[in-house]
Amino acid sequence: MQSQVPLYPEQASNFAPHVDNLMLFITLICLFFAVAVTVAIIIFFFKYHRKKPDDVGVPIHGNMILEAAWMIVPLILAMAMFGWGAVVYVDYRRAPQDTLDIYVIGKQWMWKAQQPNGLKEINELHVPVGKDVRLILASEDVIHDFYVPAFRVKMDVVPGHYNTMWFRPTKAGRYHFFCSQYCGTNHAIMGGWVTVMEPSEYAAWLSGTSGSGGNPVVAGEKLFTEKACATCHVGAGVGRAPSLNGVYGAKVLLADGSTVIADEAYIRESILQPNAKIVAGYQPVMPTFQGQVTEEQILALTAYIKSLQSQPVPEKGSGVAPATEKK
Ligand SMILES: [Cu+2]
Repeated sequence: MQSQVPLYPEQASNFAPHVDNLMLFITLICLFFAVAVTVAIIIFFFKYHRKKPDDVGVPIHGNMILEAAWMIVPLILAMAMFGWGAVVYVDYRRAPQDTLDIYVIGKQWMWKAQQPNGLKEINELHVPVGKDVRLILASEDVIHDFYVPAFRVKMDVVPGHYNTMWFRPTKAGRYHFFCSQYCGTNHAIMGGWVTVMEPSEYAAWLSGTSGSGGNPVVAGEKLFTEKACATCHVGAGVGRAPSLNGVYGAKVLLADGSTVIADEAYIRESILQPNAKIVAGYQPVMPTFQGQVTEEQILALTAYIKSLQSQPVPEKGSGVAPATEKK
């Protein structure tokens, strides 16, 4: 039933009305001045053109009020656009507390999403309506860009780095998402659909299909053992490397005296470039895992490290059961 191309995509997130209103404001101002200047050109063309070969123009030596007006009025209008734009943008870049975190990985030429319970989706993303959703974006290869027109949000997905974006879906439905950064031959087909569901439906969907995904905490723990992380990262800080119990979200003191919050980006960096930030009191002995773990495996390791949060007493070795595991 594709009748006509709509002027705007549907407004389906908290940002959509703000972005549209701002866009309308800027467009109307531009339109007003474009029309005013064009009309003035046409009127002046007829009114002031040279009527006799010996016509000489009237000498004008300036007009303070006019000159002040054409500086001050555009300044006010431009600052209004800037101020309004900044408010919307800052809101967009600062995710609220207590978001539903979903990992999204771009690769030539598909999108993989991973729900908090480990459920994986390809070119699909399911989210509940009315909940603040934060996407943590990573790329396996080149720069992509995650763009949901109906939500008026987009964010570059850059290799070697996590980017985040957030939104609150306001309307149940299916909305197209795209890769909006040219990324190679099949860039044009690199897209999919966001399905916004009622929270109860979303919960049912999550639990109904969770068997296929595999728990990331379990996968991460397995990797942690396989990659022999556990030989150095033993509990209670008695190993060659810092204990990871409770490290996620904590402030870490580094060898150079500075501190860093152990978030996803820090954990990722510590896996790939272990020498970038050395924890105070330890030697830079950890080998890099660059090229040995995929972005998905890093997510699993991060999920496992996060799960160590709730471990009451650090146990020696890797035999710690993830607290959040449930089947
Ligand atoms: Cu792409």
